[in-house]
Formats: sequence, structure tokens, C-alpha cells
Amino acid sequence: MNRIELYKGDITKLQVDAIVNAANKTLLGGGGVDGAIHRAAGKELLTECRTLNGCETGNAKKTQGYLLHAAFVIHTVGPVYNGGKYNEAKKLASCYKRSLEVAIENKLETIAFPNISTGIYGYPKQEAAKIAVKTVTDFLKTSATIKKVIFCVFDDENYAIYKNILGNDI
Ligand code: AR6
Repeated sequence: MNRIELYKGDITKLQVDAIVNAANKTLLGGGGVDGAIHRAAGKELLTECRTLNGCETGNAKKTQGYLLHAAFVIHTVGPVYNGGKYNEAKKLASCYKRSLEVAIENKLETIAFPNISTGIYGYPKQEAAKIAVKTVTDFLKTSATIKKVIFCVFDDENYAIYKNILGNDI
């Protein structure tokens, strides 16, 4: 059974165990998908986020999902793209890996990822997608706990890129 899916649309609408948030180090909200998730989850999300003491780039922390359809939000912090010589690729891969590890620690089986770092943080979309797919695919080979991973794309460009990389696998 293929455990990877591609979905185009708003991640806040998805009914999964956890959606991943492309947050910043403060975990106190922002624009892009982070803003959308906080708006949809309601203000209790921010209250819980304030207790987490932020998050390092490449790491991930979990909260409840509050008014979201998803039971949990896994907040991760992608790298700001700065030309590619500052370990951006390694940090981006770590976001996907750590989010999946947090999911497993909490016995979560279905998880949806946005295209971390490819908006405000400026990561080139093609490169980011390759890293996302490879990291998730490699991880799934090592763990049967996760039943479904959804790559949630929001724009046509990312949709075309993911469709091309995932090919007939989806
Ligand atoms: N559902 C799914 N994907 C979305 C949604 C949505 N509702 N809205 C935007 N995207 P970005 P980053 C896509 O900028 O680059 C925030 O201010 C968007 O099209 O949200 O990691 C944080 O607080 C893009 O493909 O996140 C940080 O400061 C992808 O989500 C900073 O932005 C990521 O774009 C993080 O920047």
C-alpha cells in the first residue's frame, strides 16, 4: 500500500492525526501557513505555544489542534534560505524527520506536511520538494507506524513539482 498522498489546498481543512506547521523559532505565529493554522485553530493554540519556549531550526514540537479537524499540530521551523551554503538542506530534511519522529512518539498515524520553507523563507521549490520526498520516503522504509503522509501543496508550481517527483507512485 502506498502511504504517500498529494493534496492541493488548505492544510487547515485536512482530517489527519496531525498537520505540520511551518513556524518560526518563537512558535508565536506569523504569516503564510502559520497564520492560517493559528486562525483556524483559535487562540488557545497560541496559549499552548507560549508554554513551549520556542523551537530551534530543524526541530519540531507538538500541540493540540483545538478547533482544527486535525487532533494535533506539529510545529517545525524550516531554514531561511540563504544561498544554500548554510546547511539549509540538512536543516530542511531535519524538519521532516523530526516531525515524523514526534508523530511516532505520540502514536500518530496520519500526518500532513506543507511545503516547509518555500514561502516566506525563500527555499527553491524544486530543491525543497526533492528533500521532502526523499526524507519522508527513507523514513517510511524504517517505520511501519505511520500509515499516511500527505504532501499538502498550495500553489500550482509546487503541485506540478510534486506530481513530477512522485510520478506514478501516487
Ligand atoms: N495550507 C497549505 N499550505 C499553505 C497555506 C495553507 N493554508 N498557506 C500557505 N501555504 P510559508 P515558510 C504554503 O511562507 O516559507 C511564517 O510567517 C505556501 O504557499 O507559510 O516556511 C512563519 O511564522 C508555501 O508553499 O512558510 C515563519 O516566520 C508553504 O506553505 C515563516 O512564515 C510555506 O510557506 C516561515 O516561512
